Amino acid sequence: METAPPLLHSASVLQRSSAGLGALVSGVREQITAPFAEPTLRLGVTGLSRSGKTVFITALVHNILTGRRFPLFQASAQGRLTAAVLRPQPNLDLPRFAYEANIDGLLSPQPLWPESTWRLSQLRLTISYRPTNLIKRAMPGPHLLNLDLIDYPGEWLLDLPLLTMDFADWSDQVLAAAKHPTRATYAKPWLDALGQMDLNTTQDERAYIELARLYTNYLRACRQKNLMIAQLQPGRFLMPGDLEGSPSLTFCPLPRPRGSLNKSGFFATCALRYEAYKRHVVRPFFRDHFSKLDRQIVLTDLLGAAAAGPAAVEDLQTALTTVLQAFRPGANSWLSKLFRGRRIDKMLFASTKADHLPSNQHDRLARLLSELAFEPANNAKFRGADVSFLALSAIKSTRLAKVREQGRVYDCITGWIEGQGQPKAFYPGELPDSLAELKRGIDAPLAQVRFLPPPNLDQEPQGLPHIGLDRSLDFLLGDLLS
Ligand SMILES: Nc1nc2c(ncn2[C@@H]2O[C@H](COP(=O)(O)OP(=O)(O)OP(=O)(O)O)[C@@H](O)[C@H]2O)c(=O)[nH]1
Ligand SMILES: [Mg+2]
Repeated sequence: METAPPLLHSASVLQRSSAGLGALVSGVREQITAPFAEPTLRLGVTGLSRSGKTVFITALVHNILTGRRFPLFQASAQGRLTAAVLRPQPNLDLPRFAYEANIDGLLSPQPLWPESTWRLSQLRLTISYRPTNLIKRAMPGPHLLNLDLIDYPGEWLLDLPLLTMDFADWSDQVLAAAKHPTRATYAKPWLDALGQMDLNTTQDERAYIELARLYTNYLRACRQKNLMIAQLQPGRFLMPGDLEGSPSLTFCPLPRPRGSLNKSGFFATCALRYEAYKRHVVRPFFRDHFSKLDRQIVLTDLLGAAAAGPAAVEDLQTALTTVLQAFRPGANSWLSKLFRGRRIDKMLFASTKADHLPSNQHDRLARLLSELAFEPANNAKFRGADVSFLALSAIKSTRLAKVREQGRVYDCITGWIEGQGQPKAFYPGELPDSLAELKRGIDAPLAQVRFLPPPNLDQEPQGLPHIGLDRSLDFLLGDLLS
């Protein structure tokens, strides 16, 4: 056992664990005799909606499957990645990550970004490699690493604080946030409807449906692209999936009623539904998926938030801090029981869509993210995790262009801007040097445009073009392939 990397699960042990202790013991024995037999790394890929999770996984898998060389991913640069295949995923009850559909869309004559996803999905990529480690090399090959990629919405992590709050406390918090100037206009129809109701009396189901609808509309409006508000709970209201229409998603936050509580009144019933949401949605996610991750990449569209303005940057910071509380199980006793000594040992924070900026600003982008996520990253480091920050573009859709105007040369980027017939040069402006400045607001256009994926991606000799994908892989997998 000692020789096996601590965070890797032997696939055989995992598969047997549900079959009872006898089977588990035999699995452990198998691991002792073959310590390097098919270790598995479960890599969580998360980030708020539209942060670039699906594009990241698709590009990563495609570049590895097609054997592209990554200069900054040592195992690849040294030619030690011998082959890779997609294998059946370990959890047959989970949706499979739609790799084939995504890559077909990206490589099609009119390239398309993948569709937005709203649920967790999984994909197993098995990598065969030549180790450098002498002990590993002495073992008979092939040397394999199962990389289980788990794509899940960061919004689900935002639900973690619900576990420590009752309905009344949570409602107070949401109602206070709804008064913020950036949100108040959108909250108005919902708050007006609340103002007209007696919350302590029994209500028809139609009242629950209507109030939940108005509240969901408010959340949806907050998520609009130009607002980039990230703090939206409950996360599943925006991505209901199979739970759409169920009572556990048909409630909304409410002010505390005056006087004694009517047990069959609207407030009390919403409180029951809130508890059901926690029981049927929040807890199972943390128990069945989140607590089983070994490593994590957190994708952040900091440029999008910067373009939306100071409130969006503040909100993103709050959301990141909330999201990352989940990686500090000590702060939540229920979660720490689930982890039982396991921990995420590597965490990578990536600021996506870095191709919206010329390369001389990428370091600054990564630095701003490290300032933004300073507190949660520090906590993760304190708990022993290796933490890193970088600027990432999983599919680089732009090129650098120097544009001379009125005697000055500007670092521009050019690419196929959505809705325009041909590639255009675009001056993205300059990122400020510090987060404090970013929070004061910038007038650079930054990420207000959306680039299409470039055409003929499959003809690129170096594989799908990217920024920082190799460094991400080196950080997340490098030690396991040594
Ligand atoms: N220019 C550029 N745009 C990107 C890149 N990655 C993602 N995007 C843009 O960001 C959008 C969202 O990317 P996805 O990978 O679908 O993001 P996601 O986090 O999976 O989004 P949801 O599934 O909606 O949560 C894409 O449709 C692209 O417009 C990139 O590397 N470069
Ligand atoms: Mg997605």
